[in-house]
Amino acid sequence: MKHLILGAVWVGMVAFTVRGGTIVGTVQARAKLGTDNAAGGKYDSRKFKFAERVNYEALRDFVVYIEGPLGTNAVVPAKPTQVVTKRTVSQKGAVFSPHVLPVAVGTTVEWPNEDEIFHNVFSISEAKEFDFGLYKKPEMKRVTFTKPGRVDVFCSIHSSMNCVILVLENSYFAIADGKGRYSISDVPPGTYQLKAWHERLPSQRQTITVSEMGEVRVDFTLGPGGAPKN
Ligand SMILES: [Cu+2]
Repeated sequence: MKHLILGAVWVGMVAFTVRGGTIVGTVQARAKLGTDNAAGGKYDSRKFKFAERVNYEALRDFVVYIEGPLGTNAVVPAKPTQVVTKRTVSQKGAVFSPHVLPVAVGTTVEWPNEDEIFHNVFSISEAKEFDFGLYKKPEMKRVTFTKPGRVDVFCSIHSSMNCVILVLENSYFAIADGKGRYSISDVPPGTYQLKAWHERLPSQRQTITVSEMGEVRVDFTLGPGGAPKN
C-alpha cells in the first residue's frame, strides 16, 4: 500500500515537472519582388520620407504568438501594463510608447499622460470600446481587455497618436526585437498554429510541434501579396 502511494506521488511529480519547449526565430517584412521597394535603394533616403512609401526592411513591432486558448490560458501580469504618452524629439506631436502592445486577455493597461498637455485616448474597436475623455497628470486612466482581438487606440486631439493593443488568448507570445528576433519560452509540448502578425501586413501561420525542452526554429517573411489569406 505504502509503495502504491509513493508511486502515485512520483507519477504526480513527473507530470508536474514536464518542462516546456522554446520557439525562436525571426520575422522580417519584404516587398513583393519586382517593386522598387524590393530593391531598396533611393527610397531608403530620408529625403523621400514625405513620399510615404513603405520601407519594408524598416518595419518593426512584429508579434509572434500561439493561436487559440492553451492550457490554463492567460497568465495576467500582477501589475497593469503601461502605454505612456510622451513627446519625442523626432516627432512634432506626442506618441504612445510602445506603439504595439501584445497582452493576454484579462490584462489591465494604463495610459499615464507624461505630457503637460491634455490627451483624449479612445478606441472604437470591436474588441474594446472606450473613451477616457480629457486628462493629464496626475490623473491616470486604465482599461481591462476582456475580449481577444485587435484594439486600435487613438487620441482625439493629436493625429500622430495611435497604438495597437493586440489582445491574445494565451500568454505564449513575443514581440520581435529591433533585428526581428523573437523567443517564446516554457511552451507546453504540443502541436500549435504559430502566427506572425504586423499591423499593416497580412498575417502568416505555421503549424509547429513543440517537444519537452525542445527548441523549434520558425522564421517568417511577411509581405503584401503571396501571403496566405487570413
Ligand atoms: Cu493627444
